[in-house]
Amino acid sequence: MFMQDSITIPFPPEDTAEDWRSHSNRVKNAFLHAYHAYERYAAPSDELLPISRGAKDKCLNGWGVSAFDSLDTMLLMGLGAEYNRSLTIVRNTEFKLPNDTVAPYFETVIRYLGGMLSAYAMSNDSMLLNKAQELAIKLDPVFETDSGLPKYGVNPTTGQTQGPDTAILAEMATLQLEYSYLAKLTGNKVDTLVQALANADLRNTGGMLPLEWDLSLGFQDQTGVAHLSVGAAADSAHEYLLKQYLLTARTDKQATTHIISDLFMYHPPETFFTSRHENLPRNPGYVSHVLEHLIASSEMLRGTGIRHHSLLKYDLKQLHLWAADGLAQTCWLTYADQPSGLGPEEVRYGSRGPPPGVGEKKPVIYNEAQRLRGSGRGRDYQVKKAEYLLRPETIESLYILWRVTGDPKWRRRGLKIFQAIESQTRTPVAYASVRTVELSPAPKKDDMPSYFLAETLKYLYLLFSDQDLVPLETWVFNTEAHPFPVFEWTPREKELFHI
Ligand code: DMJ
Repeated sequence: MFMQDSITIPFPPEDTAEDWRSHSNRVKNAFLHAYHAYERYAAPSDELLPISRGAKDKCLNGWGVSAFDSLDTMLLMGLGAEYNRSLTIVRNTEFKLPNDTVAPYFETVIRYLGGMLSAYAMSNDSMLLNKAQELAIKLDPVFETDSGLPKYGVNPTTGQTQGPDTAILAEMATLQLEYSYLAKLTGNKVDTLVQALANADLRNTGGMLPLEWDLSLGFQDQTGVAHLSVGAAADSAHEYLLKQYLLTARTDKQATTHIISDLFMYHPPETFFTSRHENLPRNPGYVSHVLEHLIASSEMLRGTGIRHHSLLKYDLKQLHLWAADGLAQTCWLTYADQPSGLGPEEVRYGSRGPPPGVGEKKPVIYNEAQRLRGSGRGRDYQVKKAEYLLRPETIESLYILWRVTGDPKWRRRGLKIFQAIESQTRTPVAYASVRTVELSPAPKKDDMPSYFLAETLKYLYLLFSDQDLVPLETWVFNTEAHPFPVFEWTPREKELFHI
């Protein structure tokens, strides 16, 4: 027996503008609750331990990543006092590390560099631009490889780089937005990535960027084995292929092919789901049927130039909207299905059963016996990793769909998720990740990643706000939700930077 075969979500018929203003204020208060605790117990260390009231130091360089990551959220929320205090942390940071440690390049770019550049775009404070440049110069040795693709990390004091000879796609290819915007501001082009990607032989991957890249040779499909995915290790690289195009006023063209045609399981026009697809020697074309929380960003579908021949018969704009709608619906259901109202880190879909549809499917909440059995009637998937790490991707998709379609259902779903965050993750001190979304109350974990301040609360605030604070036509979010303004390259810059 189901605890409930389906539930009716008790939304008021129409929320008033006043209701939404009060929801956005509650998000602002949530941010203040979390950030004040970070300041009190952890700053200028990296992150707060929201249960033990301690500091997580040196997890991301130990320079105060929560402060850097929060800058533009504070500007958008109008939190002047907190912003000024976090600027002091930025101003005093020297970007140094002991000789035996390295700054992880990807995380340092998206959180530190992205945070400073976005706050600069909103404030015009030259201190932020100078600091961003200082950091970029210290990270520069990562590009000293034969292919020009960046190494995993670098010691910013000695310039010594570290990392395997094979790079992971997301970690080496999520930098174009930050570096293009920095180049636009300073006139210094430092990004060798685009050329290295362009040199890759992608004939056997259908034009799609694979997961692993050789740092000497770039990608050459010598073994015939290529892993293709839009999940962890690849997600933000695909996101940036599209966003680079959007950031540069649609002049810097790169195609994201095959994501819809190969990684979405779909039966037009009714159903589909996302999955990881791997070409393995003994099992070519293997599809893992795993949907990761990290995949849930439908931003990557917005206005892209997908050109796969099997899709040509469809109106591409409609196709992308349909896919984004279905993906967001699927991801939202993984939240609504749980007793906690929060979404799990990973779920696995059956390979034979019906795929989750894009229609108005109702949530199915299991009782304890069904949960322990791991399956039951009415759901198309099993929870594979049950934790919720305060991640933003589903909320980000709801926000983008709200802005693109104006359909209030996306906003209401975001509100349900915010209510779940408030009831399940709030601690007397701040907010905490949870160990399993399948129990309510959900057992908590002593962890509050900086992206909760940078992304999760920012997207909720923007979703509920009655003003369009970050118009999507003129701003592009980096993968850590730091918005950069859209710009055009001048003919001189194109010549200088070989664009
Ligand atoms: C963030 O740091 C970024 O969104 C990144 O691209 C992926 N992981 C986290 C959020 O889940």
